[in-house]
Amino acid sequence: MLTEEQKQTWQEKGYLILRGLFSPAEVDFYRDHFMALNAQGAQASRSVAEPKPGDPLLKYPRMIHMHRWDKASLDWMLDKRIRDTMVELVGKEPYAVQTMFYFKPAGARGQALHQDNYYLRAQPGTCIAAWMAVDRCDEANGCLQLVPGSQNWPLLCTIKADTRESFTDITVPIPEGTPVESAVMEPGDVLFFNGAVVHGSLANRTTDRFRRSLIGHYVEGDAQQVGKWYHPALRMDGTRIELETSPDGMKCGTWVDEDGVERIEMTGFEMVEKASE
Ligand SMILES: O=C(O)CCC(=O)C(=O)O
Repeated sequence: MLTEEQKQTWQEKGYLILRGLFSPAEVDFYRDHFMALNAQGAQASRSVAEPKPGDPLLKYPRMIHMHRWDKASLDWMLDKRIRDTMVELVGKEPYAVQTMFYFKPAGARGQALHQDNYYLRAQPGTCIAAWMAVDRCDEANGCLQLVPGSQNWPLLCTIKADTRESFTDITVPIPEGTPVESAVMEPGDVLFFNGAVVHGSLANRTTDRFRRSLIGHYVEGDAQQVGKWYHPALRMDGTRIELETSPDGMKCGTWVDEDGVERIEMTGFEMVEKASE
């Protein structure tokens, strides 16, 4: 059961960390499981923007949609603790659409600021992420960075990212001085965040620490459409639910300065080219 304070944090910031939702033994299991899958060369996304020779992400590429072939990932994605939390947060049953595992070894680049629903295209409504820390994560090894309150922003038009810092090549701009919070987390903590929340992660500047995370993406249960890469959607009992495919193009917002106040104007239009995030 969430406390009133936790619900209020979700409402105000668009995200919430639940401490110790998974036990140390469970986290150990997932860490060893995904390290073994990586060592076996299991299917992973090789899409890394402008890699240099020796880029640590080439050895540890992130895995995407593992729940389609790995039972441990499927079980985690459908876990009752994650389901119950989301039902309490949004008041609706979610549908599960994606899993990801990030290894983020020492020296790896981060991921530039973005909004998940740019990729997932859940509508009406939005998507929700459950992001479990597998290692301690902090600013040194590249924890997540989030913009509190951005759950109320529309989708922003993207611009080119700095690929010296980010392994993805697009980002969204935020006005200078916008507060950005670091999600410092311990293994087993789970961060839930709304699909419009602007977030990304810093590079792993350590020489000896991973920053691994297991991630599930969900859509709100009254969504009728989701992007083409996210089918089939699953109910939290594992059965399939047929959703329509959302259009590839969308309206997006750009910042305009109105008498010193920045506001978003919906004058842009963008096609999603990326396969999946
Ligand atoms: O873990 C990261 O570094 C970024 C993850 C992310 O952006 C996401 O889960 O949507």
